[in-house]
Amino acid sequence: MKIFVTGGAGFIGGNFVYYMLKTHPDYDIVCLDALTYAGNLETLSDALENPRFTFVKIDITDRQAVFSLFDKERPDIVVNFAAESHVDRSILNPEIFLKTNILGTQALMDACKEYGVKRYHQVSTDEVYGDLPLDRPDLLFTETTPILTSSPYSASKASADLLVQAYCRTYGLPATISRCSNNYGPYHFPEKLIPLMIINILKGKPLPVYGDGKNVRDWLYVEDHCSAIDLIIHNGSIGEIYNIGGNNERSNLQIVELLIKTLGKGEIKFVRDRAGHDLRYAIDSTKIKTQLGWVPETRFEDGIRKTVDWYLDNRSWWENIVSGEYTNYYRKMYEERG
Ligand code: NAD
Ligand code: TDX
Repeated sequence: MKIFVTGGAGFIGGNFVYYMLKTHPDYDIVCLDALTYAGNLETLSDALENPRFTFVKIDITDRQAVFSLFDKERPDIVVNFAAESHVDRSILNPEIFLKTNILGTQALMDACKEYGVKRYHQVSTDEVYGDLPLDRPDLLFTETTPILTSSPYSASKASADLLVQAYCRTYGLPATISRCSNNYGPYHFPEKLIPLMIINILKGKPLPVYGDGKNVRDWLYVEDHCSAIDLIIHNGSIGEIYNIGGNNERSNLQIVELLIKTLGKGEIKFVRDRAGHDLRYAIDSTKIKTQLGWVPETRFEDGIRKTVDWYLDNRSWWENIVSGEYTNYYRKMYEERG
């Protein structure tokens, strides 16, 4: 079995590469990644030692490059993590989000069609459902909640989801979609809430909380997201959408206060709110639990401890990002090899 993992030099894709190498010792994994600012080949340095793993620097919107790689490698399954993923960046510059997240998805699906790929899986997000009010804890997103996006990022992800459904129905593309809540864990890029706060605490910098900090996210340890996708690509039904959530709602303020407690220091600074800031995300994962038997394994307190420890033990990984040195890794690994 050969699996293409796009966006594998990013946070969740990188964790998925390791998860799949560990749980499927007979699979070959090919990672396709453009190494944008969010892609870090150092994340894959251990995988690169594995003969069952190959890395290819490719932009998923480059149709010709994508098609020729499919022609050469003939994958059985494609899992698409590659995306522009940061809401704040999408507010500053939406265009690249539309290009990568929508046209990139289309290029991959066209290649899957052409080369008869057995399963295309689209990694989507709970943000396609918009947000929920803070005072209605009884409300959760289900797979039938209408799409109602708030940011250019979530609009681009929702557009891609609709395109996947259209390819499935019109061309018979064997596709599935998953919509997950906020992930946390190792290799999380330092501009997202949890790694940013850990690193600012370690560097003695203020902790910037947007608005009043009351916005709520549903947090899931990244390995539990990986196990859910593994189940969907093997046992999920074609054409289906699966929600994946941690059943673990916390306000941003609660998260930051927990990190301050865990690390024993840190000073909050309230800053201007994010434009269009979604209030609350909360996922109902009943479908994947009952139909596919998915069980998230990591309790939030344990996951946060593991995550903090990982950032303490892997200082050079994030220091190279903060200093910009990580962008030289590809050159050192490949271009200077001769
Ligand atoms: P990330 O930003 O850490 O990684 C994205 C990766 O995609 C990077 O390695 C980047 O180089 C690569 N990439 C970007 N544009 C590309 C292109 N044109 N061609 C090839 N590669 C390209 O993102 P992440 O947090 O790991 O998210 C992965 C996926 O999961 C995304 O599709 C995101 O929408 C979705 N998701 C993320 C979360 C979360 O909490 N982080 C939650 C739900 C869903
Ligand atoms: O400095 C900060 N201060 C702050 O208060 C940052 C970076 C964030 N926040 C708030 C904004 C959000 O309410 O924390 C919350 C989480 O922010 P992000 O880490 O940017 O994540 P979010 O916007 O929730 O989106 C994430 O989850 C869903 C991922 O980045 C998306 O790719 C995924 O689809």
